[in-house]
Amino acid sequence: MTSVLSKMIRILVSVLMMISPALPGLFSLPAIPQGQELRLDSRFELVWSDEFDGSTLDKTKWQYNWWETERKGGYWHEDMVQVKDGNLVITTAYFEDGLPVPEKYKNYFESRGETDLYGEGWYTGCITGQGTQEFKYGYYECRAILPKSTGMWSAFWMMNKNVENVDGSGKDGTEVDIFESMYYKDVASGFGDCVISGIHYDGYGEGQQSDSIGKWFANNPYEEFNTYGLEWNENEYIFYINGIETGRLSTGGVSQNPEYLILSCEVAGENGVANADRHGTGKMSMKPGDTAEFIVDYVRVYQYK
Ligand SMILES: [Ca+2]
Ligand SMILES: [Ca+2]
Repeated sequence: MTSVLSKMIRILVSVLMMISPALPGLFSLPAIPQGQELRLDSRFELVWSDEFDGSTLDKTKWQYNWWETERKGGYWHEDMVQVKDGNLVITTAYFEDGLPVPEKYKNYFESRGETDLYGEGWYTGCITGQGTQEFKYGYYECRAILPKSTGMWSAFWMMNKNVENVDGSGKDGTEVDIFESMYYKDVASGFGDCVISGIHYDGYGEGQQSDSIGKWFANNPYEEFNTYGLEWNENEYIFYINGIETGRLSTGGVSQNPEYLILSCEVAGENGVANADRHGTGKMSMKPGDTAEFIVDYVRVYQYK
């Protein structure tokens, strides 16, 4: 989509929203961020960051998510994660012969009788702060360019192990999806250039509870850097794109426990097999030989002053 056309569509959606605020919900239209502006310098101080300088992942800050090999319709593998040119880059690509078990985990997997873990399919990656960083409240931001494909998505999210704990509340721990880029081409509305934000708590089975602030436009997010942020206090989650509020959630109670950050890409589907529209993303638009990159300039964590 050209930027002129993209701008025209955004103006049109703005006008439609003024006529009827219910329109985005009814037709699943993405909306333009129009809320309060984040006052970062006056309200917050930087306490942690990864600017992704250097040429390797900083293992004091992150680890590869190696214990989960098949991940939805693809595989997570550390070879798909690189730090280069000041950015974290998670690449998604197809491997007919799969990829080998990373050398340092071979003994572990062989001891479990698991040697054939990575078959033919789509490969992508995930880094997690589980075990290396945990934070409570404050403001969390990443600056990123999103991977250009339907059938998959990138995400910046937050987790606590208690998300699995079914007690009718999200206060013990909630998955907070600061953004998920599931709509390179939005199947429902026909609009791309948007992301979704939301929360999940009380497990991932029948008891799972979810809420979302819906879909929001960013500025040419598959070509240009945008920032995606979350303000978290004891009463609510406030989501931002480029420092402008998109929405707020407090459904089920806000997590009162420290959480860790995750950057990931996932392919729609199950058991390592890509499955068209399994998650409302549309069919995988890449073919074997194509690649998509999730490029992250930084992750920064702030606490309230
Ligand atoms: Ca719970
Ligand atoms: Ca950087």
